[in-house]
Formats: sequence, structure tokens, C-alpha cells
Amino acid sequence: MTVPRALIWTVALVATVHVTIRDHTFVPAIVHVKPGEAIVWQNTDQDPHTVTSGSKDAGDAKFASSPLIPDGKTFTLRLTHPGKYPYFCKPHQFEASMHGSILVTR
Ligand SMILES: [Cu+2]
Repeated sequence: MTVPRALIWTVALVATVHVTIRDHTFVPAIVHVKPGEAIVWQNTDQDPHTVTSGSKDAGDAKFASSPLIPDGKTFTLRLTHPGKYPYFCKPHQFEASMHGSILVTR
């Protein structure tokens, strides 16, 4: 079967980066994406986690925080502006492994 070139381009443009949350750890802790690419976190822990912008208690609100993500559920985020976006999990902000970074570059 021949796949039209236009379709291949479409697939490339909606590439998705996956982050797994397991044992209170974002894996991988640092992800690189292009503007607009989807980042999908999947929680595989029994404990709920969040993806919250910033690196401190209150966060910096560069993007809207996820709700608590239950076991087995996902949260999807797209960032359109290049930059470095540190993030953390609100309930476990004092655990080093519950911090991560998103690097958005053109
Ligand atoms: Cu957490």
C-alpha cells in the first residue's frame, strides 16, 4: 500500500512525546519538544500526581496545572512558545524525582 506523502507529513506534525509516571518519578525527567507537539503523561502509580508548572510550592503558572491524575490516566499538554518549563507534582513537591523539565525548541 502506498501512503500519500501529505499523510506522512501530517503524522510527523502531530508527533507525541510520552512521559511515564512510576514510583513517584517522571520518566524521562527532561523532554525536548517542538512548539505545539503533544506531551502525554501517563500515571502508573496508585497515588495520584499532578503536572504543575514551576519548581516551587505555588508554581509559576506558565501553563495551567493538570488536575490530580489518577492511576492509569493521562494528561496531555501542548506548549507553543519556545523556552524551558520546569514542572513538578504538587502533592509530592518535596521529592526530587517529582520534578521535571520541558524544553521547547523550534
Ligand atoms: Cu506526585
